[in-house]
Amino acid sequence: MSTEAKRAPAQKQKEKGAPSNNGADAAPANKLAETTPAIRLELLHSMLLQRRFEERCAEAYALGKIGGFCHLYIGQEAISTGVMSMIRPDDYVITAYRDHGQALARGVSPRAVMAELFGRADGCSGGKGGSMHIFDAKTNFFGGHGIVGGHVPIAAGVGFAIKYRRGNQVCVCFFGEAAVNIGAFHEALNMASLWDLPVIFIIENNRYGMGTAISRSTANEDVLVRAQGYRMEGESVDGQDVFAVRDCMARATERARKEKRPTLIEMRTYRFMGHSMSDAVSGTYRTKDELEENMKRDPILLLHNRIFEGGELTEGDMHKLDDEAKAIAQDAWDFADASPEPALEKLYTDVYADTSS
Ligand SMILES: Cc1ncc(C[n+]2csc(CCOP(=O)(O)OP(=O)(O)O)c2C)c(N)n1
Repeated sequence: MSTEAKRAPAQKQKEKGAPSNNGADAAPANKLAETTPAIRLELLHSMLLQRRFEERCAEAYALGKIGGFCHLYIGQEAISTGVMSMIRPDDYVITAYRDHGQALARGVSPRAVMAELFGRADGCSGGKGGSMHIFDAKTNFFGGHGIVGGHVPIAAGVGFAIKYRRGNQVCVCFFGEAAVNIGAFHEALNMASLWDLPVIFIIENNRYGMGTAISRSTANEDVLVRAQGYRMEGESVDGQDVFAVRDCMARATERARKEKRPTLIEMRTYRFMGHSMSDAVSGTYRTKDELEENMKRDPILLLHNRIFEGGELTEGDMHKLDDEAKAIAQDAWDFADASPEPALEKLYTDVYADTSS
């Protein structure tokens, strides 16, 4: 197997909910021309839902309904949507703290995500995890982790469990580019390659770790070379293009399921909001011009334009989709607002797993 890293050119829920993957067991069509209009609309819906949902998160945070840390995913939605649309319901997903959009794209209930953000009992982590710890066993969504790079070895562990049980699932692990300098990342990639684990490691390279540009933190900015260091296949793709994301995921999932080999993917993206809700939109570490330039490549706009040009989407359809996304976000807000706070005695539950049986 070549170790050359490649650089590509630049469950629907009854409750108002997030889109499922395409239901695909067999590799789903990935390129624009191969997708059906229904799939294209579903991709657009998924991205719009994340955007409208998180806009409400920002509002709820300002109103004090959400406390603690809160990192928005706005601008990066083509990655979550593209990746989730190419994996199966029995696959596993694990991520860092910028996790709301990924959870929604995976099919976690928007109500349960918003209730978690509001710290309420009906939240997917019982209201005790908050924004950085979205977790949902039903959809194999294993968090939501706050320590940069800390979850990457857990992904290798999930990969090992799949192999041990002779399954053919994959484990997808998302993290930011700052995590590639963390020791745990290197240990996990080494073991995943050495032991042939079906893990897809995805670097969401938005170019900044909090307020630090990659050029100021990373000796070799070409993060993909780390794949070669561990004899792993690697690819770099345009993370603003949902079809590019799907295309490379098609190869990575095939490699994981058939060859039982891991992949490292760099998805180049940009976050439109600050690092977290405590950081101004633009900050002092990047210029307004840079932000505006990148916002021209809004992933939702790109997808909208591509299918609009194809003549299969009218402005009316777009408004309808958008209204639906807004209604789901409102429904989630109302649900979360009505949910009670966790009972005091729950403070000591879910702290340790019972492994005795
Ligand atoms: C081990 C560790 N060090 C530092 C922090 C503080 N911290 C939180 S987010 C962050 C930046 C991480 O950036 P990146 O991994 O690129 O992800 P992004 O926020 O861009 O999605 C840092 C340094 C942390 N949470 N964990």
